Amino acid sequence: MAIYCNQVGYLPEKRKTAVMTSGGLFQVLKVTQETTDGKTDDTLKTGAEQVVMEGNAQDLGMDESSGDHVYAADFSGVAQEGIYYVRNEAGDKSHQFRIGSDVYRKLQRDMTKALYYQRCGCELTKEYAGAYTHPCCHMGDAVLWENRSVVKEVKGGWHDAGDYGRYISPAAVAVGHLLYAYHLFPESFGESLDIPESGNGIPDVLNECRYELEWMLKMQDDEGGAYHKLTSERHADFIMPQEDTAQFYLFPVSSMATADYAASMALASRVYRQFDESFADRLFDAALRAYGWLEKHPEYVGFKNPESCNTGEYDDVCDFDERLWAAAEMLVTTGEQKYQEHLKEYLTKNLSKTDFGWTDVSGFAALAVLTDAFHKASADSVMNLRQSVLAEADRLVTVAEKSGYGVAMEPEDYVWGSNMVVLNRGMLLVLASLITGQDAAELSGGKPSDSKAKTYEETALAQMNYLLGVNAVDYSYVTGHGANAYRHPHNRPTECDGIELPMPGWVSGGPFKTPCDEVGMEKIPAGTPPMKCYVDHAACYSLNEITIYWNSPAVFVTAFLNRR
Ligand code: 9MR
Ligand code: ZN
Repeated sequence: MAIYCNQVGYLPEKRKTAVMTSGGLFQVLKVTQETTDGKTDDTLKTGAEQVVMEGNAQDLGMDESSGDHVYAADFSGVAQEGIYYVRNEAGDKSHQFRIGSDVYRKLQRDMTKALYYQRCGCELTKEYAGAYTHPCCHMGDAVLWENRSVVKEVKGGWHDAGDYGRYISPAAVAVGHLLYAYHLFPESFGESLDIPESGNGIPDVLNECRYELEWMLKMQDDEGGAYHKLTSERHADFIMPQEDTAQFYLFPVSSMATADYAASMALASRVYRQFDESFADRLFDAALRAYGWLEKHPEYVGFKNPESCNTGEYDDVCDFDERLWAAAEMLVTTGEQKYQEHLKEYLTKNLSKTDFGWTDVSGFAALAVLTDAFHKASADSVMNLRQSVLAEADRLVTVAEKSGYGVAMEPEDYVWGSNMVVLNRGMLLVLASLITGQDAAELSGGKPSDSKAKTYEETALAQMNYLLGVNAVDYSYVTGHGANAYRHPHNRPTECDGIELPMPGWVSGGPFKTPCDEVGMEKIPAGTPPMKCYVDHAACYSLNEITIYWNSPAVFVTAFLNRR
């Protein structure tokens, strides 16, 4: 029988639960003797420990996504800092975990630093990259896919994922998550990331995002449109990035990419203004030109991979949500009437207004308006967004309560990159918590309701618990964090660098109910419950890849938990 805990740990004053696959009594034990190297794994000596709590597990019944009958061990009352584990009547033990007010600090730092390892077009040196060094990569000029005689210098940016492509919508979304995390919870970003810019007086999360933004600034054409992506024709083999000498192409402008571009550039111009006026001006100018392109092209301009190309497609069937986000950010940035009208117009479309993934970015519009500009948007737009956010948050609370693992996911939600769904829902819950809590009046003109805010916060926290070990496969889905952290991300440098452990701080894509990579299909028997459709194997690109935009929402939620 298993006992699943948040392997990274729990905050002293917050709710703490572990999930068990058998009922009855449970005990919480404090490990009173640490090993000399401070390790918190199972090699700690037993014997030097004391029972600090006993309780009866609560029967939660059958959990549909995992097929497990589960029981909750609630030990919220244990608040003293230290190392603990949970034990059941049969003597089964959970992994060891910490309780402490700083348990998520290093996690947040490493998940943010992970982006540094994705830097393209520069050398990763020992000083900043430790063992994970490599020489400059992808230094050649790119050519337009549709006109090979046009050559452009577009070096830089972050490799998107386990592949070496760079794509505008994923970039905009990742930067969006991170800039909002900083904007809303600046006090959570005090730590150095040990990157080349550290110590320049600008928070490192902004230094790191600037690396991506400088590249994005190069990705705009003369009319203001954003190239959909910059990749080779085919994905590289498993080689180090500097060995990938294939020709890179700029693929045609799409309305989705251009709207995401306008939105993220406008947002960035606000965030960087207090640090660097001229950079903020460049960002705003890019946003304005991209928005101009959108106005000139009111129709949907999609993107489909040319037949011979197998790199990421990131296609979308609808660009209203991207245009909505762009209008919202431009409204917040300028306060101009025009954008208020555009916002209103796009709000009449059938959109979720609650999602933060690359296909549906409409949640960002809510985030922008409700945390910054409720007084700039019209009252009915604010109401519309506020109601959408709270209705979805209430739905997610219900879904999470029904789940034995406390995760706001139903069986059909375990798609490719399901951890992104978990984390984006975590973000929505954070937003709901902010706009109902004490900050409500200041942020969005609403009435404070602290008890509702607390429920949303607890549910957001439960999403992190799931990510960090309270799940049916007993993994922490963040490399290097937790006693049983996954170790084999699908990531080209990790596979090729000859270093045993992956870089710390990478979020895995996570379980996928219909895996479509060879190893995943072979190892996961048909009929496996969705939450268990996971293998920690480097070949499993549909289960265990990493991406910039799976880390970024995790940074957002963690920064919220780390706020003071
Ligand atoms: O996350 C994407 C998933 O929803 C798609 O089904 C899949 C196939 O098109 O692509 C995934 O995105 C990958 C992208 O194409 C390339 N970079 C890595 C992304 C994560 O696996
Ligand atoms: Zn590169």
